[in-house]
Amino acid sequence: MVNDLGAKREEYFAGTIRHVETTENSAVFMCDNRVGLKVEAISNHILRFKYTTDGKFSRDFSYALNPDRQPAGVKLKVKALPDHFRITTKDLICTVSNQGLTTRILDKSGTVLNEDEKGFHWEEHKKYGGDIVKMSKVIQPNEFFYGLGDKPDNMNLRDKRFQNWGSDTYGYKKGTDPLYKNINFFMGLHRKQAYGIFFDNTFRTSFDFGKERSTVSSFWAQGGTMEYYFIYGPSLTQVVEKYTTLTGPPELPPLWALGYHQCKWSYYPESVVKNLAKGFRDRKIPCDALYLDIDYMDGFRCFTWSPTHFPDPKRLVQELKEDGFKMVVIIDPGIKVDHEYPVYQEGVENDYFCRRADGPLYKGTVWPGLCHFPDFTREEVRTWWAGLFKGLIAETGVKGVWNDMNEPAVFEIGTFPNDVRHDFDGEPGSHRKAHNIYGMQMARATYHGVKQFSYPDRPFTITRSGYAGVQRYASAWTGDNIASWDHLWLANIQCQRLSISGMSFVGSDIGGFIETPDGELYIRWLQLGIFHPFCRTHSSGDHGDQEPWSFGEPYTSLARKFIELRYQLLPYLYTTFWQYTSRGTPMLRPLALLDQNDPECYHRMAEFSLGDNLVVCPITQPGVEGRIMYLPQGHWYNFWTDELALGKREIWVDAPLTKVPMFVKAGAVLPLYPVQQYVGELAVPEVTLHVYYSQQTCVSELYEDGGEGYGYAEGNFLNKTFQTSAENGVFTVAQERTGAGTDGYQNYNVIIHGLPAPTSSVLVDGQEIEWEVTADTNLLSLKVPSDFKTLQLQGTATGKK
Ligand code: MIG
Repeated sequence: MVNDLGAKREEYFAGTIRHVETTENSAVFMCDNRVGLKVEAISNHILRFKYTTDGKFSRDFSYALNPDRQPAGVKLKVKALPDHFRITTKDLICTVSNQGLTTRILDKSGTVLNEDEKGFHWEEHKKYGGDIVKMSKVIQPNEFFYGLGDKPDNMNLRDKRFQNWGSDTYGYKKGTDPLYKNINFFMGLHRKQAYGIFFDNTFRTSFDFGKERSTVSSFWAQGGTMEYYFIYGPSLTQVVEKYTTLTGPPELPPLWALGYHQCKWSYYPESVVKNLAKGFRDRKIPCDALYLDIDYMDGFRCFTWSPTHFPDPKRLVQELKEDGFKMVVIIDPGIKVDHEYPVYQEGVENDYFCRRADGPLYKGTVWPGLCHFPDFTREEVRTWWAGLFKGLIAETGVKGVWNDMNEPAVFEIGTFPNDVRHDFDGEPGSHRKAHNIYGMQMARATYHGVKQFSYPDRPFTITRSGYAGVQRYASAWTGDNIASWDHLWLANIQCQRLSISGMSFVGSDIGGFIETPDGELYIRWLQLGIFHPFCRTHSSGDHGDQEPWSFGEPYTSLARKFIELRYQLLPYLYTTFWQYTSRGTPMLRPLALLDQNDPECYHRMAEFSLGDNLVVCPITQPGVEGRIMYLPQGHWYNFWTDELALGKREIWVDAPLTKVPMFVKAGAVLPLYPVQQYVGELAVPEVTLHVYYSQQTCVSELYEDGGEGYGYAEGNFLNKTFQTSAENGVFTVAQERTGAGTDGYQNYNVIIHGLPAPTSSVLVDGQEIEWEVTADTNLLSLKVPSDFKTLQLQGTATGKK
């Protein structure tokens, strides 16, 4: 084989195990040729594999791992057998061969989950030194692969090859690789069992899922250590949860961050921003956040304001606040070389900027012209950077910060030259090693600054680049997409993929960044975007307007309708977000996560669920009145018509431009708010529980807290579960509540959908109460005290659903 440099490849392998050392939760195998493997049980389901080629293991250090995670205190047993060692945890078996250190991982019943092909091997990096570390695995029969962050490609990664090297990819296409984010995490699914692999290596990494050889998957990096985590499911959802917990879920965002956001490159001057705000309120189109792109600054100098365009930002922010708008501003990494500019001066005086290998400060051209770039891989620099947000956040009242260009992007040459130095928190290295975590470390510093100065409010941040674990610090968007139907399709895949890669708080530029959508494309995009945790229209601004009313009627009314639906869904979205922060559960779930026993779900990519109870399938073609989609197992109500559909089959769904295919799980309790123009417009929004009748028992959750601040940490939250069931002619909704918070409202409005027979009486905690049935819709509605324990409908639960 021939390598990148055109030279003959010399690959090296482990020799024969000569020495074994064990601790309570780890085992080290050292070979005669100084190649070693350390296997460590992180939990009963997670094993870490770390290799060395020279007898010494590199320091244990990771930007990805959640610093707050608790040691699981697991035990591992090691047994020597004739030609291999056998390691066991409570749930896993791992064998390590005496010859070549190849491993095999099995579940307790002996089913192979994952096995090495050549296993660990390496090549010397002739140009830069160090090792190109490699791992190869056997592809199991019918194996599907998922994950890897923002890849704009089919959901199943099988037969493809990808790399991670964060890149500014303006106008990318299906198949462009790499993009902005570096998430070295993927999952394999075979024999109905799933596992995940997280390759914790910050150098340029590559992943091959059977492209080079159809039965072999492999991953490798241009330097550093072969160090990866094997994560057992057995369900895909469990793998994602465990990976997300390992690398750390985010905190709950302020509720307003789940509202609708409006952005453009650029809204300025001040009068344009005020007019934009008025545009929303006049037309009664809900909106919570307005964004300022780079032109708000004075000559693109970060942490400054253009004195002509924004003479009094504090007043502007205050005026917008009175109207319910929160301001988010962009901050790039490049600091303009300008001796009169305080941020530049401080950076130079304190030596905060990155240097070239031979000493001089690195200079790269971005928007402000020549710039220096903070070395965010130093604690001291991150602390300084965080402090810079005092003015924007504490003094001016800005509520959120948007980090762009942090791949890092540099004009003409793409990114920093390889020789640029980074501290890497005490283990200095070149840009080859730090490139893929630069953006994440910037987002980290930004997050800490915004959090510090927002307190007691919650911070909001968004980033374009990131490494595994970046979700702890920021939400993210998918970068510079195009106003095309292909890109609407891509946005759907990318957001689902990010979500199952630990990053749920994601969205795309609704309508497309480059070029202009027509009204139809804009509405179809919005019909997807309102189901994405991050929901923002953004455009490059060098073409027509892209506000919800820019396309005239009927599009303005349709935009209003779907943004209103987003605001109604807020309690459901927030609960789904809480599931993500507390359990690591992805908010957007591809069908493979909904039914791992149904192979038809494995390759589906248009349909997805948001949370436990909604399945959505966007329309991604012009001029259509509906589409065919696959519904996963179970019974589902069409959200628009209440028609009941049976899953595990393809169905046709009517969806003229006034509708998006959207289904509610039978048995679900879907909490909705009334429409608000912004979060907090109504001091106490009433909750309407939409209950969807089912014969089967179903549990739904509703998590509530102040939506702002940290009261929840002191117990000021309510976590409610609603269990629906039908028995002996009685349909019951049972509520359980935990947490010391209060609802703020006295009653729920309850609307029951799909009742199969007329109700004779309704009991709340044993007492008969009044109710109503609307003749044409057959919806039963009533008000019940919000602390009810049981709601029983008698005479209704007869039909088979
Ligand atoms: O070189 O700040 O992806 O969202 O509007 C372009 C201007 C820089 C790229 C971002 C885009 C943003 C734009 N930025």
